Amino acid sequence: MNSLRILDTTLREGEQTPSVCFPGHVRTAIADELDRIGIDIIEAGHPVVTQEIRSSVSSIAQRGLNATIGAHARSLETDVDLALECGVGFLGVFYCVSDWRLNHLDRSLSSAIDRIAWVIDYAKNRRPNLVLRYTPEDTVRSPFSNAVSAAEAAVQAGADIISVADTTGHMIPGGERSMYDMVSRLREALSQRGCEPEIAVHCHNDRGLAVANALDGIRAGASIVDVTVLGLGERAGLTDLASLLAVLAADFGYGERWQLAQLPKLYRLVSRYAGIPIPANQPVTGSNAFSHCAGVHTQAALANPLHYQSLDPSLVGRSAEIALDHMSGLASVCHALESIEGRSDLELAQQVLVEVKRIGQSGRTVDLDELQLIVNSIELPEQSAPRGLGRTECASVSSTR
Ligand code: HCA
Ligand code: CU
Repeated sequence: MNSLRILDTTLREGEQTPSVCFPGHVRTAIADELDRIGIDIIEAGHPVVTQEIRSSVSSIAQRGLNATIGAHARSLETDVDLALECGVGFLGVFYCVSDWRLNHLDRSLSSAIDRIAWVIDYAKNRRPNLVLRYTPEDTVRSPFSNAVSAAEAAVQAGADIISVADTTGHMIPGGERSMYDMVSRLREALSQRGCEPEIAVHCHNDRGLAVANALDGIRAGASIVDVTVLGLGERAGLTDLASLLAVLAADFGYGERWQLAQLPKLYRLVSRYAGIPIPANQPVTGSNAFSHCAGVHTQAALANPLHYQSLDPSLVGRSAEIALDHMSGLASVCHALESIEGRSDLELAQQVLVEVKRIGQSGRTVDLDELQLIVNSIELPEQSAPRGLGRTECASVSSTR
């Protein structure tokens, strides 16, 4: 369990999100934040793509971060040369092994395997302490025997890690098409051939199952998981970093392993420069991820957060919030009044609730600043006395919903 490592590829796969291109200083800042969280491997880019990415990968690799810094390369000598010139300690090479892709490239499986083995041998000879990952692209939809043969040749040529790529988000937990079965079968087949590489999983989110598939891979013994911030990446993207870390910390015994309280800062940074807002209902990092809204929920959650929370927001640097809108009940309003006035008054709360519901029906929430304006606008009979004096406190109101 403790050997599990997270590989963040926001700076490589994440930049394959249409229109996402982080400037150099932002790429550096993202790498620094990932390092602060304790991410184990940062895939910093594919150096062939642009001169800017090349120099950014170099400067991130020279930063002295705790994380291992990696680059991505096609199975080509020129790609490997460029990546190694950046000074990375990790290199990921990939090559397809499915019959249809090989036919398209007019290549036989054996010549593909020769190329894969050659390029790995070349890279390892140039940099013997390089950590090398080989990915049979679209591993899970390729004939299993092709993936095993290519992986075996890669390991014999010096690959340390074989990545199981669900390149198109095809896998489904719990059945024949599960990452659990795929990773188990691959480990077993390689082990029978005397190969014991580390196994990584790279799960795309086309079916919305990337986090579930990554967990399935971990359960089957994968020790490296690829993720991106906000799940960025080709099409529907990849396993979301924050969602995965929250589950690993809360449910898989990795409570202290990564600094999850730093996640909101990282997500704000990436969202801003990716030009992609964090969806309000995004697990863990969305603005609503820990908000209680409906009266029944709010009242119960105020009594005991566990009634409507299975994840502790403080685990990920957040706190629970009460949203005020047409769904609110007296408990929500009383709680909000307490926080702005230091005490709550039942009659005032009832009047405020009418306003909150009216505003909520126009399709927005009332924040604490607006709540104060509502309070200021309500004239109570004893307004001359300090508000609430001689009035009924809102203690233990029951929900209106
Ligand atoms: C790609 C495809 C890839 C490669 C993964 C890897 C995939 O964008 O080049 O090299 O480990 O999903 O198969 O991201
Ligand atoms: Cu990918």
